[in-house]
Amino acid sequence: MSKLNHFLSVKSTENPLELADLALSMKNNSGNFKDSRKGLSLCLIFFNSSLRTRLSTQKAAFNLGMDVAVFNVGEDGWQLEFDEGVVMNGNKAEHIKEAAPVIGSYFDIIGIRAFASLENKISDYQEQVLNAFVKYSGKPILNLESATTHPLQSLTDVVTILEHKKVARPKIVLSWAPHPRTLPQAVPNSFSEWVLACKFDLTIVQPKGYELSEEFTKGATISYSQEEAFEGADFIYAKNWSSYTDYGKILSSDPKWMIDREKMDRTANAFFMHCLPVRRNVIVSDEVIDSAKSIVLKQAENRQYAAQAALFKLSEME
Ligand code: AN0
Ligand code: CP
Repeated sequence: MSKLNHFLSVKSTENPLELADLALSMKNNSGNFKDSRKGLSLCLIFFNSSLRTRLSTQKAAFNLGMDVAVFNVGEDGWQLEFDEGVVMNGNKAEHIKEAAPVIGSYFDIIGIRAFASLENKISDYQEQVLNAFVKYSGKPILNLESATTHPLQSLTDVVTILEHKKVARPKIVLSWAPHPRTLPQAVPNSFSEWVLACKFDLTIVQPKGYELSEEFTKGATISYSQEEAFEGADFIYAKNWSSYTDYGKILSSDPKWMIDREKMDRTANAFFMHCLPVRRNVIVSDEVIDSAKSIVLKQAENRQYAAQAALFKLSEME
C-alpha cells in the first residue's frame, strides 16, 4: 500500500480494506509501531465539538511518538474568511490564505474538523473549508469530519465490522433514525462509500425525502421500510441525518423510526452500531444499546487504531 498524500475520504486510499488491516495489526501488535514517528508534529484544528475524534487522534499520535497541538478555532482563533476576493471589513479578521500556510509552517500534518453549514449546499459539497487547507497549507491534511465525509469514523466502522462479521459478505443496513436537531450527512455518506468500496452488501433505509447524494450511495439497495430492510441483517448502523435534497431540513421526527428490540428481532441477530454521540430513547432504545449485541463502544475504542493507521501512512516516506 503506498503512502497517503491526504486522508480526505475513501478516494484518498487505494484499498480501504488494506488500511483497515493495518489498523487491526496496530491494535494487535502495538509494540511494533511504538514511537515510529518520533520527532513529527500534528496540529488538530476544531471548528466544532468533539470527544472521540479529539481524544483518539491525540492518543494515536502519542502511540506513534508524535507531538500534538489542539486548536479550537471557534473559541480561541480569529474568525476565518474562506471566500476569495472579498473586502474584509466584516467580523472575519483573517483569511485562510494566510492562516493555513502559517499553521503549515509549524506542523508536519494538519487535522481539520469542519462540519457542514447545512445552509449552503454548494460550498458544503465543494468542501470549501477542507479544500482550502489542502490548497494553502502545503501539508498533508487529515479529515476529522468535514462537510460531506468522516473517513476516520468509517475506517473504524470497517475495522469493527471485520472484527465481528461471521459471513464473508455480511448484510449491512444503514438506518435513518429521528433526532431533534438538524445534523450533517457526513457520517452516512462516508459509511456508505466505505462499505460499498469494501464490497459489502449495503441497504440504506430512510423516510422519503432523506435520500443521500448518489455520489456516495451508488450500488446500495434503497428502502423506505425498516421492517423489510432489517430482515436477515447482520449489522444495523443507526444514524440521523438532515435532508440532502431539501438541504439541511428536518422532514420527519417520527418516533416510529427509533431502533428498538422489536425491530432488532427481525434481523439475523444483528450487531447494533452507531458512531456516537447518540441520544438514547430517541435514536435507539436503552434495551438495544445496552444489549450484548451493541458494539458502539468497540467502534469508539477502534478510533485510536484507525487514526494511528491514517497518521502512519500520511507520514510515510516516498
Ligand atoms: C455529528 C454529526 O452527526 O455529524 C457528529 C457525529 C460524529 N453529530 C452531532 O452533532 C450530534
Ligand atoms: N464519532 C465521533 O466522531 O465523535 P466525536 O464527535 O465525539 O469526535
